[in-house]
Amino acid sequence: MDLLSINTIRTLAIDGVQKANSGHPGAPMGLAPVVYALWQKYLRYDPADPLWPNRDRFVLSNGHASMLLYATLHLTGVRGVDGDGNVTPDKPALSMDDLQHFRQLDSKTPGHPESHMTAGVETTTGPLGQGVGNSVGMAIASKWLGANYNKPGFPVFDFNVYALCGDGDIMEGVCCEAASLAGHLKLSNLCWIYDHNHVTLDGPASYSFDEDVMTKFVGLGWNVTRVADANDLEMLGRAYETFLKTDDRPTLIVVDSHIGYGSPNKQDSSDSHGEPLGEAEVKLVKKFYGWPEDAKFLVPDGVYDQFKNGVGKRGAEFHGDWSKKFGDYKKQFPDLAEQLDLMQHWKLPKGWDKDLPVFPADAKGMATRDSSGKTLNALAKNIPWLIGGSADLAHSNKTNLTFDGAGDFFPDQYKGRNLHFGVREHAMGAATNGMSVSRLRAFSATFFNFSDYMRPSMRLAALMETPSIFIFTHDSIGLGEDGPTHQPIEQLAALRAMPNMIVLRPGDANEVVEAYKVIIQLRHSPATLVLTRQAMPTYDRTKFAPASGVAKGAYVLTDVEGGKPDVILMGSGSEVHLCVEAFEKLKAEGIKARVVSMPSWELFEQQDAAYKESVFPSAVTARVSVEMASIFGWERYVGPKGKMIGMHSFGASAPLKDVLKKFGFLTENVVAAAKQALGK
Ligand SMILES: Cc1ncc(C[n+]2csc(CCOP(=O)(O)OP(=O)(O)O)c2C)c(N)n1
Ligand SMILES: [Mg+2]
Repeated sequence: MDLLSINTIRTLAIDGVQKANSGHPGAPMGLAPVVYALWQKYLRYDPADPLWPNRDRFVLSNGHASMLLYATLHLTGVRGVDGDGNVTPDKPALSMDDLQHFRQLDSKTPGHPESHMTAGVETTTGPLGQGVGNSVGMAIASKWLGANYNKPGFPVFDFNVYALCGDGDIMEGVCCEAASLAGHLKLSNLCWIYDHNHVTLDGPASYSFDEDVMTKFVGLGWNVTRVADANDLEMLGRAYETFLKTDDRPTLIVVDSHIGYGSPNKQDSSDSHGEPLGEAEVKLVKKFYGWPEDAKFLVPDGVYDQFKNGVGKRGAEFHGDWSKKFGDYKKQFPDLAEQLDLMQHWKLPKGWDKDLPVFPADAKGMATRDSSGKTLNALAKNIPWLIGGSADLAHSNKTNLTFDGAGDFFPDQYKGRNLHFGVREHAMGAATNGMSVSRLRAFSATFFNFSDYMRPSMRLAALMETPSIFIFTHDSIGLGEDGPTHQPIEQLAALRAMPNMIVLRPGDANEVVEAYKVIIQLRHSPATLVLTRQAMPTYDRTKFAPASGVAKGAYVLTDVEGGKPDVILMGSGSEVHLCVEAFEKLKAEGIKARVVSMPSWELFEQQDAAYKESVFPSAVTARVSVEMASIFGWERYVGPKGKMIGMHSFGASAPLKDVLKKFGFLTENVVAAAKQALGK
């Protein structure tokens, strides 16, 4: 029955790929026993509730093997989840029909697993290395939740995280960063299973890869074990048990497998990696499996029951025991239970916005990184599950949580709120997403220029609709002396081009507070917060419009009396202040201007046409944008008659004043551009 079930997974994957005429059959054929052995006997997972908070997580980091996951979700009978996040007991996550629509438009079985599309898919994978990176964040979440919410006799959180990965994952840099972080943190609840099959996309893995993976992982602080034959269920079981017994380190299980197992002409060859086997070969494979050669999408009698009586029964028992205990926990610790309930639904605790700072008007002002640090601390005090850290720049990013009891998250000290990612930006991004899909409000931080090191993970956060918070400081050439290697130019434009990423570059301390209010209430979008190193004035909000305008993305900060300007000056962040100074000068010369503070294009684009028109009246075509970044994109707001003051090259290493002068970020230039736009 074991073999029959394994071969059902294999043939469903083969048939799905064949029918779609697209996909990756080889890895599922090789790995079906590995997944079967894990799910049937070890994974604590209740198919009736794919949202059970203490379920073990299974991550398919080699996302190209998606049919392996889809077939498994189908055969184990995992239930669906509706748009409101509720489990649908009468609807499966994936029906047979879904399997038959693999890779088709709007199907729940896209080419690579997408967690927002398919219940039971824990995280979106496909870009190699990201899944294993996410798994580290999930393991961190499990440890943190356990340390903060477990009580004697109530192990509410102790879930394990399993990630299946291939040669491609192991080769990726992000994987090494993530493994290094996991080893350092001694995440004993983390198990990676490495599909050691000697084949990658282009051919034999030996073309490009011959490192000693086992020794590498030992060096990274992992427990390493090996299974010499992916078809050996007993040895696989022993390896999983070794993982479960290891309580001081993460575990890597190296499994020697055969890609395209059972295919007479394609086994052990990259020919089985990324294209359908072909009808003729499919028949030969099925013959090898002892399968009816012409059967398609066959689930033989007894196979559904096999899963039901295996993972299904075990999972239901674990879940049942947990729920019973959680019932008592709720009575004894109602406050903690309520927090967990809020957390699971992406909700915020009552009073989440109490004691947020209000910054008094101040001409000298402060850097937005400083107002950010104060705001983040106030929020984190109110929201116990807001946690995060920096890639070794916490002092510069001002992201340390310094209030009483915040603490550090260190190896074997998993209660703390301050994570130390080390200089591992890419793994930080991936781990932040892993924490985020585990329902923590997770933030990361580094210099804005190094968002490039995190972009693949940020993109996945946006794609999978998870509200990770990416904090960046040192946001422009305004950082000064560190020079062009550290001065971002095109990063703002690049992130603004990313769908579903909310980018915010607030223009003074109180805009920072409002930006955080927006960010913390996001449930399906990640946010990028872009902050300065250098000080900027804090506006007197009795004279200027309230900072709450941030929520609309752009708002009229100050205007000519009567509200009928001849020219509009717009900018974000530290350049809003240049617009304000220019406004005053123009006013003195009798020129009617308006200043629009524009911290977020994405939020502005969400507003209705009437609001947009009220900020940028179409009749006013004289417009000037000012931003210390690539001008790319500002055309949209300044229009064909407008002027853009921005960056057209890399920056320079010099004191701030000299940099501003060299690149023309001076009030007089804004005034001159306004006059030019007006044809004066
Ligand atoms: C970041 C990234 N680079 C490249 C690819 C394209 N790609 C998909 S699978 C693959 C080869 C992976 O080899 P391996 O992990 O050994 O998978 P196997 O062929 O053994 O299934 C490549 C290059 C990708 N998905 N992600
Ligand atoms: Mg491989």
